[in-house]
Amino acid sequence: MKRIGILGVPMDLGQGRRGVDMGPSALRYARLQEVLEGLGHSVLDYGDVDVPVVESLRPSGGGGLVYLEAIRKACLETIETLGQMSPETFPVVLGGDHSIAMGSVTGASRGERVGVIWVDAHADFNTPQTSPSGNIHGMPLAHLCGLGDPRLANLGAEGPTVRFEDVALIGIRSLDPGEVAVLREHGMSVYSMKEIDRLRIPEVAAAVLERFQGFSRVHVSLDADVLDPEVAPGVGTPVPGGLTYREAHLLMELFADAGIVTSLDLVEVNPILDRENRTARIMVELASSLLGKKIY
Ligand code: NNH
Ligand code: MN
Ligand code: MN
Ligand code: MN
Repeated sequence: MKRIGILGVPMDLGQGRRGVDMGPSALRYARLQEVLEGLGHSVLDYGDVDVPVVESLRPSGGGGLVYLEAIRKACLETIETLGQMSPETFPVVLGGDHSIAMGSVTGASRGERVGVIWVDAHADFNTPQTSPSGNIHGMPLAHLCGLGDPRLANLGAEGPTVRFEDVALIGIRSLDPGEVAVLREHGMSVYSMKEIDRLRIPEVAAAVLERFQGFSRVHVSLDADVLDPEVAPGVGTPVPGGLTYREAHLLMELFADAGIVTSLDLVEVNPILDRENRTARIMVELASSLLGKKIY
């Protein structure tokens, strides 16, 4: 059984829709801690990272610059707090929008080589140059690999936290044109929804797990919008044609059976757009599948 550390990052500055900052509350309300304890783990909640309320940030500096600094600070605090957990602790980081992953992946990897499994409708591989929206939640994976704005790239580390070849993206079905070019340029391994339809989940999971065998750190970054919007309506950027309830659980269960995952993000849950906290509940269930023991 594991020691699990929960850390909330109530971040909504990486995108334009209010409410995603309430994600950590919604996930806690869906009994995340109790569910994980029910699996036999010992769970400690480290509370929330400080994130300024958007109205308190003076819109000076122009563009996204003011938010960039606030996001940067929250990510650095995330790294610091994750560093306070013991190295064998399994961190579960609660978003907030996906910009928090620039902190969570670095903090959870503890300076070791890390395999990153990015489970998302989007690749989040934009740079400020390629992004059509300017939203930083569409950029974290690129910055973790060392691309983009130097103030966000390599946060809290000497160089890039993540190597291009150590990333697997799963569930992708919405890419921006400039983003596709950058993904191709770096030979990223993308299991799009088309590939999932063709190969099914077991083959995709096996390919990804084989790549990360022997890694001391494997991080799963789970964006709620990878699920079909019918299953998980509480997200800011829904894209039709996503994972079914069963596909998502199977993926998490196959990861659990392999026993190689060492940290997890649960991001982009927006309770204002949700229906009776359904999306938070499903995310808690998926965390439970990922952290459960194999019974059959
Ligand atoms: N690709 C778009 C952008 O960069 C959408 C990103 N939205 C997400 N990413 N929710 O996971 O703005
Ligand atoms: Mn995302
Ligand atoms: Mn997404
Ligand atoms: Mn969003």
